[in-house]
Amino acid sequence: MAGPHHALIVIDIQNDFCPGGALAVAGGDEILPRVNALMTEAPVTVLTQDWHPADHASFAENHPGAAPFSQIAMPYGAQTLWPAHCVQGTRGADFHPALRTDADLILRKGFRRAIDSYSAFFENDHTTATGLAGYLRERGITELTFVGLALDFCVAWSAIDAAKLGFRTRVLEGACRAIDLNGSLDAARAQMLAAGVGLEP
Ligand code: VGL
Ligand code: ZN
Repeated sequence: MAGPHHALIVIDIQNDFCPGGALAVAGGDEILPRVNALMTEAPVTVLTQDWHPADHASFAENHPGAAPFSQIAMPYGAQTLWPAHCVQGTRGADFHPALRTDADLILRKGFRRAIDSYSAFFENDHTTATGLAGYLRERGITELTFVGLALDFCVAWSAIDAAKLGFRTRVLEGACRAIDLNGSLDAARAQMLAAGVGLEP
């Protein structure tokens, strides 16, 4: 996939998702050389940035007695509770210093206290739009390649939504790393394939 109708979407390559970060994904920084090279070739590039207020409802510390990586019921469904991460304006929320940031668009998500947003297209209620689909459509984009962190959460949810929205969608698994919480990686792969997402090395 290349050409003018193609965009590269780089998901959440931020300090908190890399080794040493608050929600570190194993090997998260290993993907940087390949991601940077892909950005050089892609005609349209988008970076997403997980961007939470300190009182965000997805943080375990904001639910007294709740353990990180446990689940709670939110009005929009089950929500995993995470260690506090990617708090707006902190170093953890910054992009990894080795990531190219000369993208066309930087899209922030997860900035509403009461709702998480794994997908770059819809918040976790699957209804509240981020505006990314409109941006891409207005630019004539029909094909998307996804890379970044984490494969089994924000990359997968974004790619599944993209396919459902009608974009021809692929994920380059070698340019992603996963959290793999309780089988989440196998489940995400199966859901991506069922949604018509192409999984490539
Ligand atoms: C992510 C958990 C919480 C991700 C973001 O980028 O995959 N995962 N927030
Ligand atoms: Zn988050």
